[in-house]
Amino acid sequence: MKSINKLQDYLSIGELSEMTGIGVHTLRVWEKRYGAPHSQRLPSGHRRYPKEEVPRLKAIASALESGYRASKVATATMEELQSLMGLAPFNKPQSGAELRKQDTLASDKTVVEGWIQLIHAGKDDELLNGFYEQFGRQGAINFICDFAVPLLERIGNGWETGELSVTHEHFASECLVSFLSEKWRQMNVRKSGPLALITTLPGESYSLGILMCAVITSLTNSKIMYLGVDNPIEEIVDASEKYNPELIVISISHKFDIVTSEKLTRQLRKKIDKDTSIVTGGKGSPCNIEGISYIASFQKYYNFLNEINQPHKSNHSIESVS
Ligand code: B12
Repeated sequence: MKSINKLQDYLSIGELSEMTGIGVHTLRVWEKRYGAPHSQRLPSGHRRYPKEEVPRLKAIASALESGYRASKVATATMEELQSLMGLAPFNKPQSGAELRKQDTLASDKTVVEGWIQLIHAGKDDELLNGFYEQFGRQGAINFICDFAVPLLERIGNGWETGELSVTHEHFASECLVSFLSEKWRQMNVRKSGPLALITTLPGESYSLGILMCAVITSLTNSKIMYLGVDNPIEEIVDASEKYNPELIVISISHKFDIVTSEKLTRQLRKKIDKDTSIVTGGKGSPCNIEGISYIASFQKYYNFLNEINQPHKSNHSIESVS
């Protein structure tokens, strides 16, 4: 055991519990079970914890609130916790950024090609493990933008050239659907922020866009109400009247021609309370409908959510964010 030199740099178990919101009993159990947070003992036998444990334990407390298990997070580093919660890692190095960007792009491509091989081989367990690994390493936004979307594009190209069959496409989509569903549901528990109703227009069969929106939404304080695909306009209006969401989020795939998607979104805007924002995205989305925010990327969608989640910005402007 290291000796405790400066007692003022250490906290008692009661002080640590008060500062992090994690109970005294829980801290003791974790130490016994997982070896963390590790305490040092005074000659009297009382535990003392370094003050640096406070931010890490606070991050653990919010990961637990988001539905993660103690067994998964109790020993995690600060960086791992941030990445788990979909935030950028703390100590992102700045120098040589361009060089690294190129390296990263090349290695992202290698990861996606590895997944394509797993799809060929029908190995769903390994494919899902790959998703978990990259999600954990990169965080939610990077996972979606740099891995999930490129994977779908690569599958689309493979299908076009005849390399991949419809079976491959279905197999891979189903793996991604269950992975993304698990992620957003896990992070949606005990949320009390503004309600975001997530759905698609009638006639839409593509669900991956709204699942990605749900994962990004679950990184914020917003509570998600997920209605899935292919909802009649009247049903979306009913749900909106009943649950009074702050925001309706709609993903519109390439399947929609612009005339149809414009017609439907205008109809929806007309029937929804003007205090409820409507956000759309996706290849088939119109970008010039009055009163509807078209958002071109998931990063911008995330920024938009954070803005509307600030209490003083309840009456935010509705405009295209491209
Ligand atoms: C996955 C997939 C499927 C899955 C769908 C599963 C599911 N649960 O959704 C399945 C296997 C069911 C399927 C079936 C078919 N598919 Co398909 N499919 C795809 C694939 C690989 C990905 C589509 C997708 O989900 N993209 C994800 C969304 C999110 O992408 P996006 O609209 O481009 O949006 C982007 C952004 O705008 C943003 N975004 C999206 N929404 C939102 C919302 C907000 C708020 C924000 C901020 C951002 C945002 O995210 C995306 C990333 O940048 C594409 C290939 C491709 N390149 O797209 C083919 C593709 C779309 N499919 C195609 C075809 C032909 C079919 C089938 C007809 C094949 C068949 N013979 O069965 C059927 C038809 C199904 C149907 N009923 O319509 C063709 C369509 C060709 C065309 N132009 O018409 C494509 C392009 C493949 C190809 N290269 O030919 N497919």
